[in-house]
Amino acid sequence: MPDDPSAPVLVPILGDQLTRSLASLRGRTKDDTVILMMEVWDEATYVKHHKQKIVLIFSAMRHFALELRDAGWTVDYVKLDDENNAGSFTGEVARAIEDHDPRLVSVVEAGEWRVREDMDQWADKFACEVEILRDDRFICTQSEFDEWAEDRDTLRMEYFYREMRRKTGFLMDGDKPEGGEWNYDSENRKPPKDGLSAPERPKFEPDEITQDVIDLVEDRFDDHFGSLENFRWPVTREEAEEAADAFFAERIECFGPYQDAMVAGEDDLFHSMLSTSINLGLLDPLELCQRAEKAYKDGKAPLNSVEGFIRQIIGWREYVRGFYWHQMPHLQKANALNAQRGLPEFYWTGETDMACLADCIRSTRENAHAHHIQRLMVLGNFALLAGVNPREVQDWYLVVYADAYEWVELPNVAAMILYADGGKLASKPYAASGNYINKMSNYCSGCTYSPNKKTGEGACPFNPLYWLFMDRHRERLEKNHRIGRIYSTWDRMDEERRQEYLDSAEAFLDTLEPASKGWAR
Ligand code: FAD
Ligand code: DLZ
Ligand code: SF4
Repeated sequence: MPDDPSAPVLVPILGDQLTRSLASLRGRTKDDTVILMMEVWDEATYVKHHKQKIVLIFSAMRHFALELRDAGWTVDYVKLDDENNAGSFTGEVARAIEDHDPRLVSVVEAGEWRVREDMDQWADKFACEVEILRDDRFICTQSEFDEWAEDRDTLRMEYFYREMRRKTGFLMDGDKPEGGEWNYDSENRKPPKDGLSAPERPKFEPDEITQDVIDLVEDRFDDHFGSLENFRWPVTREEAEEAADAFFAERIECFGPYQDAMVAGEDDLFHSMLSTSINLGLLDPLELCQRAEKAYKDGKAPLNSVEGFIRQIIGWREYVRGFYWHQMPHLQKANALNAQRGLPEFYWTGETDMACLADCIRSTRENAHAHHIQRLMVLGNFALLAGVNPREVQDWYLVVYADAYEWVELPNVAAMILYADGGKLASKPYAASGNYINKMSNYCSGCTYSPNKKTGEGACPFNPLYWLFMDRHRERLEKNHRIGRIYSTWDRMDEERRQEYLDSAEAFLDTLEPASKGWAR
């Protein structure tokens, strides 16, 4: 009965909107609101997500629904296995409109293009008013981002970030950045010293709700990637707060210096491990930045660590979201470097002699997580140098990480690691030889390849692949002031040496097995 003022308001809450202060809940009264939460087959299978990602989202949704009910809200919760589950958000909202006869559907905009396209049809589809509210858990509005991006050929995060620093006031000394610099990254590139290890983060044993979901996922998503054995992610706001407390008490101090370090078997190092909770809505990104700033002001963490952490959140996180909506839908198809190779099978199996890749893939399979520099400079660098097709790389990253949603995954993959946008986001491709990985990790000492050997048997594959990549894209990259100078090194090599590099790279690429079908979709 759409015009009946006593009819309820239907508030659909999606799996990554688990926030009590969500815009669609603010100002609502408990007795005239029906909250709708839906586990739907479409979302669980549009790619074959890592098993831990599905457990995380369903368990967090079920806990959130309980929390809302305990607080007196009416929640219509649809489980995946419920009889008559309509299978899609649109189908479930249609069913709920039939059941509850609301006067209004009030929903917060979806984070992903795919879902927002469907949501935009709801007003036409349903005989009921539909309002789609801005997701104000992000600090930068899309119009603000678009305005900033207008008339710029390149969209560098660094300048956007300064705007966000001014807007939020974090680490500002009047209109100047705290300490005189906007960015302290030059202090944040310490290689790992021998035996570097971080205090263990809190791990949360599955409770009954999580165990039920684990059983469901083992039963229904058995052919998806990843192991469930290590499922220890926070699934409630309290658990997420505990994880944040531990980060601010024990790890933020070293977060900056060792941000780019990699140590075999040390899967978290000093990273916050909070992205899953932030993206679900369990933690407020601004509150985390406030806590980081306080740690600095209280003398508990150095400026380079705190600035680095705040930049990841109000800089990179906000920036990639703005970039995503600014560049969609063509970002999904971008392939400026015309990369056509299939994703190698080892991305799924971890079976490779390259110790760095094997360790990052192991962590990915066991934890549904790898830290930033592993995603960028090992897994991403290899995909870039080997010329893997962006669509296959995008699918892989979207599948394998528990924190992956397209709005954050796609800019990082297509634009940051693959340069598929032709350089709008990154000023140069993040291409590196084995030297970089050797300097920033202890992987090479346990590898069958040698980073010091440049070509031929036993040479680290990153070495010849680097030169093959540079040679193949010379026309485009030679003009780039940040990377173009490398061609003088290439040109100084004699013809025979250059050919050895190219032959060595091609011989290695010939050994790669393309992924067998069916892992991602
Ligand atoms: P920390 O190192 O502790 O950083 C703190 C927070 O900053 C993170 O929790 C995250 O919210 C934010 N952040 C840091 N870097 C980025 C970034 N580049 N983009 C956006 N936010 C950032 N992050 C995701 O949340 N989901 C993804 O699907 C995702 N895909 C990625 C794919 C690639 C190829 C790369 C290079 C990075 C990707 N990232 C993604 C960013 C980053 O790797 C993860 O946010 C980070 O590893 C999460 O671990 P953490 O919470 O310990 O992060
Ligand atoms: C990722 C995901 C998965 C696997 N399943 C669901 C689900 O069944 N129900 C739900 O509400 N959300 C799920 N999500 C998260 C959604 O994909 C995410 O909220 C939107 O796509 C963001 O646009
Ligand atoms: Fe990776 Fe090369 Fe080092 Fe082996 S030698 S761990 S392949 S960088």
